[in-house]
Amino acid sequence: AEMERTFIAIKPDGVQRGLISEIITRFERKGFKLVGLKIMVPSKGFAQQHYHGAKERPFFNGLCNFLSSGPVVAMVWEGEGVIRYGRKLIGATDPQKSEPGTIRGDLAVVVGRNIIHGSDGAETAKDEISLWFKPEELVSYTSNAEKWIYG
Ligand code: YYY
Ligand code: MG
Repeated sequence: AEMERTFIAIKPDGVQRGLISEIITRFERKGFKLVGLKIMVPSKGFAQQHYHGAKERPFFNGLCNFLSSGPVVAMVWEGEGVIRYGRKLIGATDPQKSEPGTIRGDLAVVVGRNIIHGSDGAETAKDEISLWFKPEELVSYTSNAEKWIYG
């Protein structure tokens, strides 16, 4: 299998709404593997670093205030195609446009409170993982289920 890793975060709205286990379950039951996990309140500066690609956007300041407003669950998930397919599980940025069955489609209503973040490509996944996690905070292991997931 062509293993890759992506950065997934449950934003403060998802944590406050009690959706941590619901979101983890969706990635876990798909067959992806959790290799990094922590909860933290990011500082405003940290949020600005995370969203640096959006710094010219009108919503940038509100977005960074929001991300740093409470606990965030930061995760790294591993699996074949997890970057692209993770985005599919998450759904469109605007929950009004997310399909039912996706995390945002099922669990969120407005774009400013869309409960979850996922890396949008290989380069951003690499950058975001190294921003949020030290290498020693990530684990490599073989799941007993892998031979049944990948054949
Ligand atoms: O990757 P994704 O989270 O789906 O969307 P981005 O275009 O990277 O924007 C990041 C973040 O910004 C989005 O999850 C909500 C917020 N946002 C917003 O508040 N208003 C918009 N019109 C677009 C994005
Ligand atoms: Mg994005």
